[in-house]
Parts: sequence; structure tokens; C-alpha cells
Amino acid sequence: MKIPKEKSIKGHRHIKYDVESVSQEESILRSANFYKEMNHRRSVREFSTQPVEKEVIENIIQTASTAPSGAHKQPWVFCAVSNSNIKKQIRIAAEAEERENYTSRMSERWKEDLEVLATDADKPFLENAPWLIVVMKKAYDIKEKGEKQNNYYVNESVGIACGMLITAIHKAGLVTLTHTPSPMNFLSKVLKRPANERPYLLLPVGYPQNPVYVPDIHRKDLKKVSDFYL
Ligand code: IYR
Repeated sequence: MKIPKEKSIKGHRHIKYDVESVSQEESILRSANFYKEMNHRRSVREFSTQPVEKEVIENIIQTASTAPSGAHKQPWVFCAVSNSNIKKQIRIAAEAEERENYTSRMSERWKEDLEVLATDADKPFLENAPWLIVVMKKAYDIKEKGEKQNNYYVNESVGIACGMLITAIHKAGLVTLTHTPSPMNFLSKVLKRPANERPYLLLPVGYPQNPVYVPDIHRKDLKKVSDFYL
């Protein structure tokens, strides 16, 4: 029997989707290899100023934008900044907020928890990294007649897209850091973003300094992060 290329479900066109058939053995191999690859990923705070082609950034943004989203609204915009003047403005504003954070907003316990990461209010990576990707979430879309249309599961959707962005950055042989200067509204001003967008995450992207060092911290093992119900 001929398999149709499309069919109608509840009056809406559905197209045949072909998924590569992978054997159990191959699946084990691929998942183990990918885990090994991703387990090598580290957040990096010391960047080389070596440039990265715009095409790489375009590819990783397109990968992030393949993420699933509530009602397929794709409620995200990835602002990719290589302009050194804008990077400088972002650094100055972020460091001003961080100085407030470290001196008065963060609790003693929070600062103790961060000691192992050796972070402080200085953020040279905001200028050194060749690219800053500022991920914006869209709480609502603006339709033709100017009316607002709320999006769904915005934080979940944009969070998933950011996970995929980080994975794509790692796959491209680059490093990044999930940076959340807080509060982040200065980013909307510096980047002149419309009112329906809010900053979600800032990721510097580039090559690491050589040599580069990361905190001696370790991931929880499978037993600690999972519970199987067989
Ligand atoms: N935003 C500050 C502090 C900070 C907070 C957490 I939670 C971290 O995991 C790392 C840093 C900063 O960027 O330094």
C-alpha cells in the first residue's frame, strides 16, 4: 500500500515525518558518545579575543531556534553583539549592577556558595569575548493591528532554547558562560529592544584563553540526579 506524504488531522494538514531508524546498540553507542562529549563542557570565564565568524553564530542561533515552544510561538530573540562600543556599554552597566550585588544585595550564604567559583563584580569577558548573545524572551507578540497576544510557557520555552544554544556552542568548539547580571533591564535600553521583550540570559561566546582554568567542581552522579520507576 502506498504511504501518503500527508494527511489531515482535525482538518489540519500533517506531513509525513521521517525519523532515522537506529538500532538499540547504535542508540547506546550514540547516547554514550554524546554524553561523553557534553560532559566535557565547562562554563568558562576567561575568553580569548580571537574573532569568531558571524556564520558560526548564525548557525548556533538557528540551532537554538529549533527548540520546542509553547503553541510553537518561538517566543525568543537572540541579539548577537560583536560591536565593541556596545559590548563596553554592557560591561559598564553590568559591572555597576554586580558591584551592588556583591556589596549589598547578595546574602552572606549566597556569597559563600559562590566562593568556589571565585567570581566577583569584574566582568572582563563582556568585552573580551568576540560575541555576546543576549537572549530576549517575548512575553507577548504584537499583531498587525497593534494588539498584544500573550505567549505560553515563555520561561520554559526560552530555557530549552538556551540549553540548545549552549549545546550548539560546545559542539562548535567554542565556550560560553550563562551570565545573568541582575537586574538585567539595562540590556533592553542599551540594545534598544521593544517593550514586549525582556532580557533572559547573556552568553559571551568565543574561544577560551590559552591556557584556561575552571573551578575544580564536579557533577552529581546518575544516582543523585535520577529515580527510575521500572
Ligand atoms: N551574578 C553574579 C553572581 C553569581 C551568581 C550565581 I547563582 C552564579 O552561579 C555565579 C555568579 C555574577 O555574575 O558574578
